[in-house]
Amino acid sequence: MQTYLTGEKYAWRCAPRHDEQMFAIAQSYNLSIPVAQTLLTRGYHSKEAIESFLGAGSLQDIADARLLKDAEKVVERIEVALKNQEKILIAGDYDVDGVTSSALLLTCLRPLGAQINFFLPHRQRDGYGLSVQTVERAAEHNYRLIITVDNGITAHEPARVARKLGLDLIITDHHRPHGELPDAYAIVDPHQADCRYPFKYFAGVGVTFKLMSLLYARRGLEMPTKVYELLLLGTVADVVPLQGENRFWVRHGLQQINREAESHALRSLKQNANFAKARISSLDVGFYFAPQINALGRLDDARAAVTFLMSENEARTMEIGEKLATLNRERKEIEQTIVQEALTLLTAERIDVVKSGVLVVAGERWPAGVIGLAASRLVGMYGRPAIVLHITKDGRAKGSCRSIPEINMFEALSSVKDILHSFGGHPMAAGLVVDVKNLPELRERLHAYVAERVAIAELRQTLHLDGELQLADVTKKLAHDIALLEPFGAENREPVFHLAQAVLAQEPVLLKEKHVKCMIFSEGVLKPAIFFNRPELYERLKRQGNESFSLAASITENHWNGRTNVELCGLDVAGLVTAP
Ligand SMILES: [Mn+2]
Repeated sequence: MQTYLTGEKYAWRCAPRHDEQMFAIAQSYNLSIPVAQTLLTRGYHSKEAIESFLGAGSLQDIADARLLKDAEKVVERIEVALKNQEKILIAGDYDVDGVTSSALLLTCLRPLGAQINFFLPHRQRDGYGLSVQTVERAAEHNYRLIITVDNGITAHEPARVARKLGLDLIITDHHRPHGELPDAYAIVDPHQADCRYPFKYFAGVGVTFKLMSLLYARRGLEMPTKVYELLLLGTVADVVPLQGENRFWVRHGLQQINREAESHALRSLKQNANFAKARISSLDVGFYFAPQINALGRLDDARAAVTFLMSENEARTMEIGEKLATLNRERKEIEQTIVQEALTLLTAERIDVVKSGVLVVAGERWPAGVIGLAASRLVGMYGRPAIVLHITKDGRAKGSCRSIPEINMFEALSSVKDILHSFGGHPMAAGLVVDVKNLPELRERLHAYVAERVAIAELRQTLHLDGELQLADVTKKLAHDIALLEPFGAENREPVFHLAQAVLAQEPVLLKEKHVKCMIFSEGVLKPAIFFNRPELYERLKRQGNESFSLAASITENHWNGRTNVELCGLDVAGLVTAP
């Protein structure tokens, strides 16, 4: 049975315990009990599932690229283009996935002598995806082959035009097709109904990588090592599930960047983030680097983004890196402003946030590049789906949606498609275009959609606890076993444990006005715990005295003064004494 607890910030969902299986797994694989429970909680029950997960360094998750529908046809067409020196155009996208995919194709095809160039649309001027205009201009400039990366699965009109102009269009994408497919020369997208590739959750850069790996394998060549760095950055930044084959390549990429001399791009990203750890983890990539690389999409010159990632010229890479640092700082400020203005708007419209199934807000001055991040912030604050829209001059609103696991945003938008101009995306993140006059109806119908599926009164941010913890478990062995579950990120979170019956051994300390440091005592063991960015807990915990409470925490290794200590990183507390 799952149990539920009400934490100070989150609704806790504590995993059930299956002692017999848990002990058997702990014993067979020599794992700490909390890690054995985590495996069970996450659905790894069978011997095969557990071994495949723990052995993510093995090749068994990697499927043959030829299983991707049209992959061989594409590789053969590229070989012809190489042989005949035909001009190839990469049609990418301005986000990290699109930029890393473009850089990956260039990195692989240039050394083989390709006559290749790339085009990235400008977020404001051109909008998302391959356009008819790009196809026409490519034809004017004598290109013979266009390869889309991270987009194209809905490019019906551009495909028609390409065919008319005698250009071969190859579409590579990882977004879900809507109904009919474009009439292109070839389409590689694992979400096609008749694609036999077993793993469906690649980022666009993953699809591009598989194609290039097939081309290189057929030539008997090793791929340039740079591709693993690009694959890592694109996969983590696009927030695709870090499961199956993605997990394998992310791990591989991390090993490589931690082992080899860093690229100019990585050095610049590290400098900007004041990153000083000896080893980069996938969480670090997501937390410190991805937001900076995302700022690439806001550079005036999108080509600079590709130059930065390819990092062939040190001075140029560092120069672009400095711009990224500034853009990232500005982005944080804009995001903050949008969230504040959004809340003011909701109040002005007399919308009760906690009774809304979905938050829908539109503004005229909110830049398209930041609304997705603002939507994520709103989801984080209120635990329900959010749509933030940017109103354009023609009376339309372009929006970004972010969702919660219980609500599939792609399906929710499909249910209201009669009032949308266009929409697309994934269950947790999607985009849409709608007439401003339809916004009230959109809000009403999506609210009804959510209300049918979840109890709105109970919507809060949820914290999933993987297992129970005793303080005596908090050892180097536990930290080591948790590392076996890495890399952490989307769909493979860092484990969070439930420590019941914790008592404070001394008064908490407030650090830098925002972090709270405690000494926790339980069953004869004493351990430090730190809560980052939770200053409100300080007064609450001070009042706790000798009363016991529950702690939700992850495990961290603290390197200090040449010693390594395994400590608790507190995420939330439950069962505090109520204020007098
Ligand atoms: Mn993508």
